[in-house]
Amino acid sequence: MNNRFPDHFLWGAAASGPQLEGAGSKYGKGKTVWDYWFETEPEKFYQQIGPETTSSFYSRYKEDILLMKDIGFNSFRTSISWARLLPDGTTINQEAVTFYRDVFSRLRENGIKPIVNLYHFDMPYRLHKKGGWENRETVEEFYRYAKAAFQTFGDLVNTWVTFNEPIVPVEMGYLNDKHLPAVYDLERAARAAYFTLLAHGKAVSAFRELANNGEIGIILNLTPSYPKSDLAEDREAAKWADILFNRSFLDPVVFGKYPVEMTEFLAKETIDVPYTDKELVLLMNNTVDFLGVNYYQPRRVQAGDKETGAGLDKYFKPYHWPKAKINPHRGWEIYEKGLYDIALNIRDNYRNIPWYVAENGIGVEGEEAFLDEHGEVQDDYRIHFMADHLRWLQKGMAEGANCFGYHVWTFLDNWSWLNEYKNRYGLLRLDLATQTRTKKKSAQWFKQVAETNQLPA
Ligand code: BGP
Repeated sequence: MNNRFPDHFLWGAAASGPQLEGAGSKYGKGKTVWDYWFETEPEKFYQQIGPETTSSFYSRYKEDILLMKDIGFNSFRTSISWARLLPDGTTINQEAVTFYRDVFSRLRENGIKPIVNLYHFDMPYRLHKKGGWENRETVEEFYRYAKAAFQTFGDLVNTWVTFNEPIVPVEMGYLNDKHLPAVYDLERAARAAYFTLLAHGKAVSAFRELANNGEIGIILNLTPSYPKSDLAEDREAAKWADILFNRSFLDPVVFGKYPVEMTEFLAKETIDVPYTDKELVLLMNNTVDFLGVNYYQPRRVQAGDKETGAGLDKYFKPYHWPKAKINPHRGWEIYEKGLYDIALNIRDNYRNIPWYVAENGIGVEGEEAFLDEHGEVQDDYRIHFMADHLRWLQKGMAEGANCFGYHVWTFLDNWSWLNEYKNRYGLLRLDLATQTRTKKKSAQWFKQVAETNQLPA
């Protein structure tokens, strides 16, 4: 079998401003919701490590970009921090401009295409206080921010992303307690999701109005939903999980409109989403050029308790597949074929739009146990994880999937929301005390794959 990837295939990694940069309260950066949460409830954060330092990319980016080049990257995705670029919402912070311009220029000089995301879960605190994505004003603020970013960096960046995983803050913040506001409220969730989608649409419209060079997309965690059995009620459950967690963003960004079943769901739940006809037209006219897809694990579901269930339990309930292979550190199922199923779903149901794997990776606790005598982490499990996913991706591509790249999560061990540095994902190990970077075995493997543009036989 030909195991080469197409010419110009993108190889690299994804990261985000809040998880990588550090300098959380320096160089003019405003406070984000994560800075605030850590200040008020540090005990919620693993080992009480907050978002202030993270992986110090802000001070070490020059060295980091050379390391990226050294391990074969031709592309890298990160996010701009909204609170850093526009601390008060209107005045551009020149220190942020200097920093990001230098990052993007150096990436380019080193043959690494910057893919730049505008929002990675990091709501400015000043907007969070006023309701965050539940407040229509945030949409206008985001539109202003997107315009400022396109105008300030448009000469250096051709590939833009509006949001990373927009469903996650909705799910984790309004149906769970892992992001603020940490409530369970379907109506508020629907409202926040709608304003996020509208903010995305408005950012795309700004990009088109400014006639920016290049292309704009969104990154979605398209988690395939698999039913417990072939019984109609289990299949129905999988359909609802797919509609609410995948298609609620996927359909509008690709086709400009919600799946019809969303209307059915909102009516059943008597939820009023405050959209206007004009806004729906805007969404219809501002679909994306490409998709980024984050894939870590599938969702397994079984029939919900139609009569007695509370909230989403009426529609579907989680199901633990007895054959599942689980990553014990993060508790996530590893199911490589999911990537192939995603590839075919986009090919068949989403006009075969160009897409790339925007995140895929494995988080492991206690990697120091795998250090060899030279101080290199022997992370063969990470190599297998990537290789197995890439094989399924290749099969999908051989069958016509329009995939143009693969980004691992992530380049360098980085800070993670409530889990901090517990599960390490990097191709490079970070020593937290000294901030030293060391290549893991997987970095060498990745370099070989990227440089030869194929999987080792
Ligand atoms: C994705 C996020 C990333 C990253 C990753 C790993 O959902 O886009 O920001 O954190 O998941 O997850 P975690 O860090 O929670 O283990």
